Amino acid sequence: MPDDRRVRPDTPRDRLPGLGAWTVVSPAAEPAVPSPEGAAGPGGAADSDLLRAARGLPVRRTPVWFMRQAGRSLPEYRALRAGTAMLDACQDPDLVTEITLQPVRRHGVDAAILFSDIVLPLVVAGVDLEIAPGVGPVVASPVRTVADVDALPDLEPDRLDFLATAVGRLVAELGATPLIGFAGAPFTLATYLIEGGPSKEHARTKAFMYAEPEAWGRLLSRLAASAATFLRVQIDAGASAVQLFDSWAGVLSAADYAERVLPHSRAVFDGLAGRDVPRIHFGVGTGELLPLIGDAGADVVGVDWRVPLDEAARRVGPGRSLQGNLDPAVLLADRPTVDREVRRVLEQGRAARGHVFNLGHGVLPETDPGVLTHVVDLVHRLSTR
Ligand code: 1CP
Repeated sequence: MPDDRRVRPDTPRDRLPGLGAWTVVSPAAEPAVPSPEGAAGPGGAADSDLLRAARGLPVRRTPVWFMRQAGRSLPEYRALRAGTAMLDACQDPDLVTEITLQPVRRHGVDAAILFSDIVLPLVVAGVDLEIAPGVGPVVASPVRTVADVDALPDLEPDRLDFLATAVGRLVAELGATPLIGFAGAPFTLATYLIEGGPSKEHARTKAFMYAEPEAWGRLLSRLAASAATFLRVQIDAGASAVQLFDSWAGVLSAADYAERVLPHSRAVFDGLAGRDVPRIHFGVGTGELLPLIGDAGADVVGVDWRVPLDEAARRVGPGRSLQGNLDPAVLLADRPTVDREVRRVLEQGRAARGHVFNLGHGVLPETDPGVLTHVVDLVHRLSTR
């Protein structure tokens, strides 16, 4: 495969192939070309601005990527996904590879995030779950009793070959652009299992947490083990960084989070021992939890739009970098507003040990992809050292 088909952060977008079209970038019959520098060498993914910012090292310019950048807002994603169920797409290495690369080609972001879903480890383990279009994950038999907890299947790593294949292809295609692997944190996964689907208050989840503390601990331990397995497969196949999404942890008090949730998130990171990749930990509405969240073992704490990054830096403390935190709704506003808010986030991010520019939560589906490309260019222009 010619070298100019590989995605590089410094390659002008108009020279990149296949923009908007589906090319199978790395067919199984044709071995992918390894990076000339090697992912770990100088100029490789390990030396990228994303990894440098995550470790608190000087950067050439502030790295930027967007949570939920794959899918959602991209017409080329919708075209590719037509006729394939979400969970089938996540288990097809060709589709995973192409969908993951689409936003990197289009926007020139500093990282790819694997196309997958936080519920995939549950599905692969055998939980009867589907992702209903326009709704989200729906569990056929929600976990409501202690017996339900004990009946949950374990995740066997040898069922994740499709994942290792997709990650291996992606890393070869991406060259110096890092791939971020991810998993759902035990608490957020427990909300889907117990509620049976998306929920606002997570009242059943909390009721189970209070009423059945031992079974709750067992449930979260098992989810931690499966998240660690899911992340290890991605790291061992070449992912350069990982993000643990605890999207809904912000519904908890700091005391409950510290006692009943944080030890299990820490167990996920402890399960990665010996694997030297930066760890990003993110949740929504976690202003009150920021002093605790890093303690789970994160190098980078993700912050939503509610707390300015300079204040977040104070709450998180000096030893960790920050990721965030432009309000995704700002991208629906006029251009001067977008530009002003991008500047503000960059300014406030200077207070952090290292700053990875991102949104405060995922890209909204109605976002104009052109605005995302503009934000990437603006962040790069304003932050070039
Ligand atoms: O950039 C990307 O989109 C990469 C892939 C990705 C990621 C990182 C998907 C694909 N899902 C996720 C993580 C995820 N999934 C989170 C954590 C991030 C966040 O808070 O947004 C959560 C909570 C989920 C659960 C989930 N899956 C929801 C949310 C439902 C709720 O509770 O409000 C939804 C809608 C899904 C389905 C899903 N996952 C991903 C896509 C592209 C979709 C839409 C499915 C489709 O296109 O039919």
